[in-house]
Amino acid sequence: MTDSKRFDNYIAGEWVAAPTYSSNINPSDLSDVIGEYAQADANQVQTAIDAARAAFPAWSTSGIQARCDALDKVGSEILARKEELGNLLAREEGKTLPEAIGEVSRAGNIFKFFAGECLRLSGDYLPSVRPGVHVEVTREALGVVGLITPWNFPIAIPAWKIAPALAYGNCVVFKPADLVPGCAWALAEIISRAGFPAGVFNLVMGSGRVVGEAIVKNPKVDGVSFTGSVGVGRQIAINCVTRQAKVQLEMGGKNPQVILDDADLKQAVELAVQSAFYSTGQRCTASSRLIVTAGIHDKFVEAMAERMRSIKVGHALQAGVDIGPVVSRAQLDQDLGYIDIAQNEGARLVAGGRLVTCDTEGYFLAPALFADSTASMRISREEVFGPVANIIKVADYEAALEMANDTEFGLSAGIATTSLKYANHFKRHSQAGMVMVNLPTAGVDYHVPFGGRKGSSYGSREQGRYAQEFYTVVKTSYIGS
Ligand code: UN1
Repeated sequence: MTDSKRFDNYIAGEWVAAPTYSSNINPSDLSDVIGEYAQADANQVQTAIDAARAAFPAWSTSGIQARCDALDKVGSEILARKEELGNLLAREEGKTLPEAIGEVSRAGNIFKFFAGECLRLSGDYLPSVRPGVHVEVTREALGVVGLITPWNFPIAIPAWKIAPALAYGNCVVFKPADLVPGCAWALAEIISRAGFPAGVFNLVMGSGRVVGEAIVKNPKVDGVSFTGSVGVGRQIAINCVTRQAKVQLEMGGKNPQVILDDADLKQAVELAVQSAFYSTGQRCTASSRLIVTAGIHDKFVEAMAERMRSIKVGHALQAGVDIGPVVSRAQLDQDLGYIDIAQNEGARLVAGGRLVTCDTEGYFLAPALFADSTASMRISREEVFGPVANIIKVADYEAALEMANDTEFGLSAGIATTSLKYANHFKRHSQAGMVMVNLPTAGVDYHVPFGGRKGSSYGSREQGRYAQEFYTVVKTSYIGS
């Protein structure tokens, strides 16, 4: 299985060897090395940024048909190769094959959506308050953008940053997460053959400490879009703001899933299991706080425990597996640490929380569900980023809403109810960027805005046509006669 192939960085239209390489390991089978991936140094990052800068004047004023065609070509190839790319994704990140193929399809569709957006860029044309003068409001490309992506969506998140960046005429320096360079490299290889001029798109794999920092601090980078941890995000914001670069951050979540007495119990259990544990709970949109009203609480706890007995944890590529491994040793240690903390704080473990043994050596963890937890416990307040959720019992809808909003985060929030009154009230009063009614908190569409409030996000929205807010700058022109 071991493949010692080396995968280089892509800079100024060339594949470039790096000073060092790092092994990409399969979390479902630690003996499976996917390949050796380049680790750029600061000089290589500088070369990539210079190449992007040099390509910007021509690319930012290039024809929209050429941009549309190139993005469409990328999207078509991703979709045509979704099984193969899904296999690579499941192998390097550990989500199951169906989840991985779904993510690859999403990436392909994102490129196709933004291919269309190239043709839909519009502005305003207004009369001036001065007679004989008119005003135009148009959008232009931001410039060179640094795109820094996390390990949990190895192709969809790169797609939803790279596609709008290129569509609106920006040049890209892309740094994928160190744990998942495989999909990033495969995506870069597709982009390298799609017809973009040299320097328009650059891939610099490597560590956040070296590559991420070199991008964020470089005065030639006009904007940084980052998805990842709160700690790193805040550091990036500080660096960008001090040099007046644009910044867009998508960070943590502690997403509530409210379940009311009048909910359909079976549906509530399915959506809670899906939101909390699928993709191994490694989604910033995962719901980790299940807030349940008193009348349905005991039935819900029992039904969840029962449902969780049928969840199969195992090798991500094995048919019939529901939940793949945790992505890395460090993440597994964090998950197990929170399981200990929750127990020590007095929460009651009703299912899972133990390591699972499989035929291969990997980071397999049975999803953990806690009951009898309170709002002040650390598992109710801090993001675990693993298959760990806790149930909090509340008296009624009003208490549930208050509890749902009692968090420093605000990405996604869900409610399970058959009451139109409560669904509407929750939609209006939830302090989250995305609200889900009788749907899981995770699993979003690719053509509408994505983002949160409070500590979860900073800057303008990603995805859909709202993405242009970050990737363009507005120009107001006055035309006299
Ligand atoms: C989804 O729930 O479909 O890192 C997407 C994350 C999010 C993406 C979630 N930025 O988990």
